[in-house]
Amino acid sequence: MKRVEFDFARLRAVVRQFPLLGDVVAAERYGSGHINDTYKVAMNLAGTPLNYLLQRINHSIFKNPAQLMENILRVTEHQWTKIADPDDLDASRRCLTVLMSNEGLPYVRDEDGNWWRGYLFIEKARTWDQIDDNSFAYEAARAFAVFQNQLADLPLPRLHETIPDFHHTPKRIETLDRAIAEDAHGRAAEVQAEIEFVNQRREECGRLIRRFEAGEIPERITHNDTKINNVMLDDASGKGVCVIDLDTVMPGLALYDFGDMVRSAAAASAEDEQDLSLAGTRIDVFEALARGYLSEAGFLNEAELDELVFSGRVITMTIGIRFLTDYLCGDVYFRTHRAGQNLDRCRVQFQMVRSMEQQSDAMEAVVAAVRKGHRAP
Ligand code: ADP
Ligand code: GN1
Ligand code: MG
Repeated sequence: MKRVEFDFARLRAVVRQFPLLGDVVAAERYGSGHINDTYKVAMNLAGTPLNYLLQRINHSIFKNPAQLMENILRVTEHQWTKIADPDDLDASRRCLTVLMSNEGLPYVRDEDGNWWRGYLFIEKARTWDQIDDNSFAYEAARAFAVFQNQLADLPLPRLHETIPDFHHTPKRIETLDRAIAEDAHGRAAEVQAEIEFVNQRREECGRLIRRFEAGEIPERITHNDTKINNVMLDDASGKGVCVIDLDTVMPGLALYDFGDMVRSAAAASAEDEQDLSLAGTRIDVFEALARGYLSEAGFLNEAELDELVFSGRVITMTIGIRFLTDYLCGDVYFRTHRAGQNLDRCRVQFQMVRSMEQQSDAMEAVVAAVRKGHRAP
Protein backbone atom coordinates (compact mmCIF):
# COMPACT_ATOMS: atom_id res chain seq x y z
CA MET A 1 0.00 0.00 0.00
CA LYS A 2 1.48 3.34 -0.99
CA ARG A 3 2.17 5.59 1.99
CA VAL A 4 0.46 8.92 1.28
CA GLU A 5 -0.66 11.72 3.51
CA PHE A 6 -4.31 12.54 3.05
CA ASP A 7 -5.22 16.19 2.84
CA PHE A 8 -8.11 17.68 4.72
CA ALA A 9 -10.45 17.77 1.71
CA ARG A 10 -9.93 14.07 0.98
CA LEU A 11 -10.41 13.13 4.61
CA ARG A 12 -13.58 15.19 4.76
CA ALA A 13 -14.90 13.33 1.72
CA VAL A 14 -14.29 10.06 3.57
CA VAL A 15 -16.01 11.34 6.72
CA ARG A 16 -19.01 12.39 4.64
CA GLN A 17 -19.62 8.75 3.75
CA PHE A 18 -20.65 8.20 7.39
CA PRO A 19 -23.96 9.58 8.68
CA LEU A 20 -22.30 12.00 11.12
CA LEU A 21 -23.95 15.22 12.20
CA GLY A 22 -22.04 18.52 12.33
CA ASP A 23 -19.05 20.04 10.51
CA VAL A 24 -15.61 18.50 10.06
CA VAL A 25 -13.29 21.19 11.42
CA ALA A 26 -9.85 19.53 11.62
CA ALA A 27 -8.00 16.26 11.10
CA GLU A 28 -4.55 15.19 12.25
CA ARG A 29 -2.35 12.10 11.95
CA TYR A 30 -2.60 10.17 15.18
CA GLY A 31 -0.84 7.46 17.19
CA SER A 32 2.37 5.55 16.53
CA GLY A 33 1.13 2.25 15.09
CA HIS A 34 3.28 0.58 12.44
CA ILE A 35 0.48 -0.64 10.18
CA ASN A 36 -2.62 1.49 9.61
CA ASP A 37 -2.94 5.23 8.90
CA THR A 38 -4.82 6.76 11.79
CA TYR A 39 -6.44 10.21 11.96
CA LYS A 40 -8.19 12.08 14.73
CA VAL A 41 -11.08 13.99 13.17
CA ALA A 42 -12.56 16.95 15.02
CA MET A 43 -16.20 17.84 14.39
CA ASN A 44 -18.28 20.77 15.49
CA LEU A 45 -21.72 19.56 16.48
CA ALA A 46 -23.79 22.74 16.67
CA GLY A 47 -21.17 24.27 18.92
CA THR A 48 -20.13 21.14 20.81
CA PRO A 49 -16.73 19.66 19.90
CA LEU A 50 -16.72 15.94 19.12
CA ASN A 51 -13.89 13.70 17.89
CA TYR A 52 -13.88 10.54 15.78
CA LEU A 53 -11.10 8.14 14.96
CA LEU A 54 -10.66 7.43 11.25
CA GLN A 55 -8.35 4.71 9.95
CA ARG A 56 -7.20 3.68 6.53
CA ILE A 57 -6.84 -0.09 6.73
CA ASN A 58 -3.54 -1.32 5.35
CA HIS A 59 -4.93 -3.51 2.58
CA SER A 60 -1.49 -4.70 1.42
CA ILE A 61 -1.23 -6.48 4.76
CA PHE A 62 -4.90 -7.24 5.38
CA LYS A 63 -5.91 -8.74 2.05
CA ASN A 64 -9.62 -8.93 2.80
CA PRO A 65 -10.73 -5.80 4.69
CA ALA A 66 -14.44 -6.72 4.40
CA GLN A 67 -13.84 -9.99 6.26
CA LEU A 68 -11.60 -8.19 8.72
CA MET A 69 -14.37 -5.71 9.53
CA GLU A 70 -16.86 -8.57 9.81
CA ASN A 71 -14.59 -10.00 12.53
CA ILE A 72 -14.32 -6.67 14.33
CA LEU A 73 -18.08 -6.12 14.29
CA ARG A 74 -18.71 -9.58 15.69
CA VAL A 75 -16.05 -9.13 18.36
CA THR A 76 -17.17 -5.68 19.50
CA GLU A 77 -20.86 -6.61 19.47
CA HIS A 78 -20.07 -9.65 21.60
CA GLN A 79 -17.97 -7.57 23.98
CA TRP A 80 -20.89 -5.20 24.26
CA THR A 81 -23.16 -7.99 25.51
CA LYS A 82 -20.71 -8.35 28.42
CA ILE A 83 -20.25 -4.65 29.04
CA ALA A 84 -23.65 -3.03 28.55
CA ASP A 85 -25.10 -2.11 31.91
CA PRO A 86 -27.75 0.59 32.29
CA ASP A 87 -26.10 1.72 35.52
CA ASP A 88 -22.67 2.12 33.92
CA LEU A 89 -22.59 5.62 32.46
CA ASP A 90 -19.13 5.03 31.01
CA ALA A 91 -19.79 1.75 29.17
CA SER A 92 -19.18 3.19 25.69
CA ARG A 93 -15.48 3.68 26.49
CA ARG A 94 -15.01 0.01 27.36
CA CYS A 95 -14.96 -1.38 23.83
CA LEU A 96 -14.54 0.01 20.35
CA THR A 97 -17.69 1.22 18.61
CA VAL A 98 -17.58 0.82 14.83
CA LEU A 99 -19.26 3.56 12.78
CA MET A 100 -21.61 2.23 10.11
CA SER A 101 -21.50 3.98 6.73
CA ASN A 102 -24.33 5.69 4.83
CA GLU A 103 -24.73 2.34 3.09
CA GLY A 104 -24.93 0.41 6.33
CA LEU A 105 -21.45 -1.10 6.03
CA PRO A 106 -18.66 -1.11 8.67
CA TYR A 107 -16.24 0.52 6.19
CA VAL A 108 -16.17 2.93 3.26
CA ARG A 109 -14.01 3.08 0.11
CA ASP A 110 -12.43 6.23 -1.33
CA GLU A 111 -11.90 7.12 -4.97
CA ASP A 112 -8.50 5.38 -5.00
CA GLY A 113 -9.89 2.13 -3.67
CA ASN A 114 -8.61 2.60 -0.11
CA TRP A 115 -10.59 1.06 2.74
CA TRP A 116 -11.53 3.26 5.70
CA ARG A 117 -13.26 2.68 9.01
CA GLY A 118 -14.40 4.96 11.79
CA TYR A 119 -14.66 4.51 15.54
CA LEU A 120 -16.02 6.59 18.38
CA PHE A 121 -13.03 8.44 19.77
CA ILE A 122 -12.27 7.24 23.28
CA GLU A 123 -11.65 10.35 25.37
CA LYS A 124 -9.90 10.82 28.71
CA ALA A 125 -7.69 7.81 28.07
CA ARG A 126 -4.45 7.24 26.21
CA THR A 127 -2.00 4.63 25.01
CA TRP A 128 1.66 4.44 26.02
CA ASP A 129 4.51 3.29 23.76
CA GLN A 130 6.67 2.68 26.82
CA ILE A 131 5.72 2.61 30.48
CA ASP A 132 7.66 3.39 33.60
CA ASP A 133 4.91 2.71 36.10
CA ASN A 134 4.40 -0.95 37.03
CA SER A 135 0.78 -0.36 37.92
CA PHE A 136 0.21 0.44 34.21
CA ALA A 137 1.69 -2.94 33.28
CA TYR A 138 -0.60 -4.64 35.80
CA GLU A 139 -3.68 -2.82 34.47
CA ALA A 140 -2.81 -3.40 30.81
CA ALA A 141 -2.27 -7.14 31.33
CA ARG A 142 -5.47 -7.36 33.28
CA ALA A 143 -7.38 -5.58 30.48
CA PHE A 144 -6.06 -8.03 27.87
CA ALA A 145 -7.09 -10.97 30.08
CA VAL A 146 -10.57 -9.47 30.51
CA PHE A 147 -10.70 -9.14 26.72
CA GLN A 148 -9.83 -12.85 26.26
CA ASN A 149 -12.44 -13.74 28.84
CA GLN A 150 -15.13 -11.70 27.09
CA LEU A 151 -14.52 -13.56 23.84
CA ALA A 152 -14.21 -17.07 25.26
CA ASP A 153 -17.85 -17.83 24.37
CA LEU A 154 -18.09 -16.03 21.05
CA PRO A 155 -20.60 -18.09 19.05
CA LEU A 156 -19.48 -19.91 15.90
CA PRO A 157 -18.54 -19.58 13.05
CA ARG A 158 -14.81 -19.34 13.59
CA LEU A 159 -13.38 -15.85 13.07
CA HIS A 160 -11.60 -15.25 9.76
CA GLU A 161 -7.83 -15.60 9.93
CA THR A 162 -6.91 -12.08 8.85
CA ILE A 163 -3.21 -13.02 8.58
CA PRO A 164 -2.71 -16.79 8.39
CA ASP A 165 0.08 -18.26 10.56
CA PHE A 166 0.63 -14.87 12.15
CA HIS A 167 2.66 -16.15 15.11
CA HIS A 168 3.87 -19.42 13.58
CA THR A 169 7.55 -18.97 14.45
CA PRO A 170 8.97 -21.83 12.29
CA LYS A 171 7.11 -20.43 9.25
CA ARG A 172 8.42 -16.96 10.06
CA ILE A 173 11.92 -18.46 10.05
CA GLU A 174 11.27 -20.05 6.64
CA THR A 175 10.28 -16.61 5.32
CA LEU A 176 13.49 -15.17 6.79
CA ASP A 177 15.51 -17.94 5.11
CA ARG A 178 13.98 -17.02 1.75
CA ALA A 179 14.75 -13.33 2.30
CA ILE A 180 18.37 -14.18 3.15
CA ALA A 181 18.70 -16.36 0.04
CA GLU A 182 17.24 -13.64 -2.20
CA ASP A 183 19.04 -10.77 -0.48
CA ALA A 184 17.18 -8.39 -2.77
CA HIS A 185 18.73 -5.26 -1.23
CA GLY A 186 22.24 -6.55 -0.59
CA ARG A 187 21.85 -6.32 3.18
CA ALA A 188 22.48 -9.91 4.26
CA ALA A 189 26.25 -9.50 4.76
CA GLU A 190 25.62 -6.82 7.35
CA VAL A 191 23.30 -8.98 9.47
CA GLN A 192 25.36 -12.17 9.84
CA ALA A 193 25.37 -11.87 13.65
CA GLU A 194 21.56 -11.65 13.72
CA ILE A 195 21.24 -14.62 11.35
CA GLU A 196 23.58 -16.63 13.60
CA PHE A 197 21.47 -15.62 16.61
CA VAL A 198 18.40 -17.13 14.93
CA ASN A 199 20.29 -20.25 13.83
CA GLN A 200 21.23 -21.02 17.43
CA ARG A 201 17.58 -21.00 18.48
CA ARG A 202 15.75 -22.72 15.59
CA GLU A 203 14.81 -25.79 17.59
CA GLU A 204 13.22 -24.05 20.57
CA CYS A 205 11.29 -21.67 18.29
CA GLY A 206 8.89 -24.53 17.48
CA ARG A 207 8.15 -25.48 21.08
CA LEU A 208 4.73 -23.85 21.54
CA ILE A 209 3.54 -24.96 18.10
CA ARG A 210 4.57 -28.54 18.93
CA ARG A 211 2.69 -28.44 22.24
CA PHE A 212 -0.33 -26.98 20.43
CA GLU A 213 -0.20 -29.73 17.80
CA ALA A 214 0.10 -32.32 20.58
CA GLY A 215 -3.15 -31.00 22.05
CA GLU A 216 -1.53 -29.76 25.27
CA ILE A 217 -2.09 -26.07 24.56
CA PRO A 218 -5.59 -25.12 23.34
CA GLU A 219 -6.64 -22.72 20.63
CA ARG A 220 -8.54 -19.70 22.01
CA ILE A 221 -9.79 -16.42 20.61
CA THR A 222 -6.89 -14.10 21.13
CA HIS A 223 -5.89 -10.56 20.27
CA ASN A 224 -2.51 -11.39 18.72
CA ASP A 225 -1.13 -7.83 18.89
CA THR A 226 -1.08 -7.09 22.62
CA LYS A 227 1.53 -4.42 22.33
CA ILE A 228 1.31 -2.03 25.24
CA ASN A 229 0.10 0.78 22.95
CA ASN A 230 -2.90 -1.31 21.95
CA VAL A 231 -4.67 -0.81 25.26
CA MET A 232 -6.05 2.53 26.41
CA LEU A 233 -5.54 3.45 30.05
CA ASP A 234 -7.72 5.96 31.84
CA ASP A 235 -6.07 9.39 32.28
CA ALA A 236 -7.33 9.80 35.81
CA SER A 237 -7.10 6.34 37.33
CA GLY A 238 -4.52 4.57 35.10
CA LYS A 239 -6.93 1.62 34.88
CA GLY A 240 -7.47 -0.29 31.63
CA VAL A 241 -10.34 1.23 29.68
CA CYS A 242 -10.37 -0.37 26.25
CA VAL A 243 -8.43 -2.90 24.21
CA ILE A 244 -7.97 -1.52 20.67
CA ASP A 245 -6.34 -2.50 17.34
CA LEU A 246 -8.55 -5.53 16.74
CA ASP A 247 -7.30 -6.36 13.21
CA THR A 248 -5.64 -9.57 14.31
CA VAL A 249 -8.26 -10.88 16.73
CA MET A 250 -8.63 -14.49 15.60
CA PRO A 251 -8.02 -18.02 16.82
CA GLY A 252 -4.59 -18.24 18.45
CA LEU A 253 -2.68 -19.09 21.61
CA ALA A 254 -3.25 -17.11 24.81
CA LEU A 255 0.48 -17.44 25.43
CA TYR A 256 1.31 -15.30 22.41
CA ASP A 257 -0.80 -12.53 23.88
CA PHE A 258 1.00 -12.74 27.20
CA GLY A 259 4.35 -12.98 25.40
CA ASP A 260 3.76 -9.83 23.39
CA MET A 261 2.84 -7.93 26.56
CA VAL A 262 6.23 -8.94 27.95
CA ARG A 263 8.01 -7.94 24.74
CA SER A 264 6.42 -4.51 24.59
CA ALA A 265 5.75 -3.53 28.21
CA ALA A 266 8.77 -5.04 29.98
CA ALA A 267 11.20 -3.56 27.45
CA ALA A 268 13.92 -1.56 29.16
CA SER A 269 14.29 0.67 26.09
CA ALA A 270 12.37 1.97 23.10
CA GLU A 271 11.57 -0.69 20.50
CA ASP A 272 14.05 0.89 18.06
CA GLU A 273 16.75 2.01 20.55
CA GLN A 274 20.14 2.32 18.84
CA ASP A 275 22.17 2.09 22.05
CA LEU A 276 21.87 -1.64 22.76
CA SER A 277 23.34 -1.25 26.23
CA LEU A 278 19.96 0.22 27.19
CA ALA A 279 17.93 -2.70 25.79
CA GLY A 280 16.76 -5.64 27.88
CA THR A 281 13.81 -7.04 29.80
CA ARG A 282 12.71 -5.66 33.16
CA ILE A 283 11.78 -8.35 35.63
CA ASP A 284 9.85 -5.96 37.88
CA VAL A 285 7.55 -5.12 34.98
CA PHE A 286 7.35 -8.82 34.09
CA GLU A 287 6.09 -9.51 37.60
CA ALA A 288 3.44 -6.78 37.32
CA LEU A 289 2.30 -8.25 34.00
CA ALA A 290 2.10 -11.77 35.42
CA ARG A 291 0.09 -10.53 38.40
CA GLY A 292 -2.27 -8.49 36.25
CA TYR A 293 -2.78 -11.22 33.67
CA LEU A 294 -3.31 -14.05 36.17
CA SER A 295 -5.74 -11.93 38.19
CA GLU A 296 -8.24 -12.46 35.35
CA ALA A 297 -6.94 -15.34 33.21
CA GLY A 298 -8.38 -18.15 35.29
CA PHE A 299 -8.97 -20.14 32.11
CA LEU A 300 -5.28 -21.05 31.57
CA ASN A 301 -4.40 -24.73 31.82
CA GLU A 302 -1.23 -26.14 33.44
CA ALA A 303 0.71 -26.30 30.17
CA GLU A 304 -0.06 -22.66 29.43
CA LEU A 305 0.92 -21.61 32.94
CA ASP A 306 4.18 -23.55 32.60
CA GLU A 307 5.07 -21.70 29.40
CA LEU A 308 4.38 -18.12 30.51
CA VAL A 309 8.06 -17.26 30.84
CA PHE A 310 8.99 -18.96 27.57
CA SER A 311 6.15 -17.18 25.76
CA GLY A 312 7.90 -13.83 26.31
CA ARG A 313 11.08 -15.19 24.73
CA VAL A 314 9.45 -16.85 21.75
CA ILE A 315 7.23 -13.93 20.77
CA THR A 316 10.11 -11.46 21.14
CA MET A 317 12.21 -13.77 18.98
CA THR A 318 9.38 -13.97 16.41
CA ILE A 319 8.88 -10.21 16.16
CA GLY A 320 12.67 -9.76 15.94
CA ILE A 321 12.72 -12.25 13.05
CA ARG A 322 9.93 -10.30 11.34
CA PHE A 323 11.82 -6.98 11.72
CA LEU A 324 14.97 -8.64 10.32
CA THR A 325 13.04 -10.11 7.39
CA ASP A 326 11.51 -6.73 6.60
CA TYR A 327 14.93 -5.09 6.73
CA LEU A 328 16.23 -7.62 4.20
CA CYS A 329 13.16 -7.09 2.00
CA GLY A 330 13.64 -3.31 1.86
CA ASP A 331 11.31 -2.15 4.70
CA VAL A 332 8.01 -2.86 3.01
CA TYR A 333 5.87 -4.08 5.94
CA PHE A 334 6.48 -2.05 9.11
CA ARG A 335 6.30 1.72 8.81
CA THR A 336 9.78 3.21 9.21
CA HIS A 337 10.84 6.80 9.79
CA ARG A 338 14.58 6.45 9.18
CA ALA A 339 17.10 4.16 7.46
CA GLY A 340 18.07 1.09 9.47
CA GLN A 341 15.11 1.36 11.85
CA ASN A 342 13.89 -2.20 11.28
CA LEU A 343 17.39 -3.54 11.92
CA ASP A 344 17.57 -1.52 15.15
CA ARG A 345 14.16 -2.91 16.13
CA CYS A 346 15.41 -6.44 15.43
CA ARG A 347 18.54 -5.92 17.51
CA VAL A 348 16.54 -4.63 20.48
CA GLN A 349 14.27 -7.70 20.29
CA PHE A 350 17.25 -10.07 20.20
CA GLN A 351 18.88 -8.22 23.09
CA MET A 352 15.66 -8.69 25.05
CA VAL A 353 15.71 -12.42 24.24
CA ARG A 354 19.28 -12.62 25.60
CA SER A 355 18.21 -10.74 28.69
CA MET A 356 15.28 -13.13 29.24
CA GLU A 357 17.54 -16.14 28.75
CA GLN A 358 19.87 -14.79 31.44
CA GLN A 359 16.99 -14.08 33.83
CA SER A 360 15.06 -17.23 33.06
CA ASP A 361 15.32 -18.80 36.54
CA ALA A 362 14.34 -15.57 38.27
CA MET A 363 11.38 -15.13 35.92
CA GLU A 364 10.24 -18.72 36.58
CA ALA A 365 10.43 -17.99 40.32
CA VAL A 366 8.24 -14.91 39.82
CA VAL A 367 5.59 -16.94 37.99
CA ALA A 368 5.72 -19.68 40.63
CA ALA A 369 5.13 -17.10 43.37
CA VAL A 370 2.29 -15.42 41.48
CA ARG A 371 0.66 -18.79 40.73
CA LYS A 372 0.87 -19.72 44.40
CA GLY A 373 -0.81 -16.45 45.31
CA HIS A 374 -3.69 -17.25 42.96
CA ARG A 375 -4.34 -20.76 44.27
CA ALA A 376 -7.48 -21.15 46.31
CA PRO A 377 -6.58 -21.05 50.03
P1 ADP B 1 -2.13 0.45 14.24
O1 ADP B 1 -2.68 -0.84 13.72
O2 ADP B 1 -1.48 1.25 13.20
O3 ADP B 1 -1.26 0.21 15.44
P2 ADP B 1 -4.20 1.35 16.12
O4 ADP B 1 -5.57 0.82 15.88
O5 ADP B 1 -3.43 0.73 17.21
O6 ADP B 1 -3.40 1.31 14.72
O7 ADP B 1 -4.34 2.92 16.37
C1 ADP B 1 -3.21 3.77 16.48
C2 ADP B 1 -3.34 4.64 17.71
O8 ADP B 1 -4.52 5.45 17.63
C3 ADP B 1 -3.47 3.86 19.03
O9 ADP B 1 -2.23 3.51 19.58
C4 ADP B 1 -4.26 4.83 19.91
O10 ADP B 1 -3.38 5.76 20.53
C5 ADP B 1 -5.13 5.59 18.91
N1 ADP B 1 -6.51 5.05 18.86
C6 ADP B 1 -6.94 3.94 18.18
N2 ADP B 1 -8.26 3.77 18.31
C7 ADP B 1 -8.70 4.78 19.11
C8 ADP B 1 -10.01 5.18 19.58
N3 ADP B 1 -11.12 4.52 19.26
N4 ADP B 1 -10.08 6.30 20.36
C9 ADP B 1 -8.96 7.02 20.66
N5 ADP B 1 -7.73 6.70 20.22
C10 ADP B 1 -7.58 5.60 19.46
C1 GN1 C 1 2.62 -4.10 14.46
O1 GN1 C 1 -0.08 -2.37 14.40
P1 GN1 C 1 0.90 -2.31 15.53
O2 GN1 C 1 1.89 -1.23 15.40
O3 GN1 C 1 0.14 -2.32 16.83
C2 GN1 C 1 2.38 -5.54 14.05
C3 GN1 C 1 2.63 -6.46 15.25
C4 GN1 C 1 4.04 -6.26 15.77
C5 GN1 C 1 4.25 -4.80 16.09
C6 GN1 C 1 5.69 -4.55 16.48
C7 GN1 C 1 -0.64 -6.50 12.02
O4 GN1 C 1 1.69 -3.73 15.47
O5 GN1 C 1 2.47 -7.82 14.86
O6 GN1 C 1 4.25 -7.03 16.93
O7 GN1 C 1 3.94 -3.95 14.96
N1 GN1 C 1 1.01 -5.71 13.56
C8 GN1 C 1 0.77 -6.41 12.45
O8 GN1 C 1 5.79 -3.30 17.08
O9 GN1 C 1 1.67 -6.98 11.80
MG1 MG D 1 -1.68 -0.46 17.27
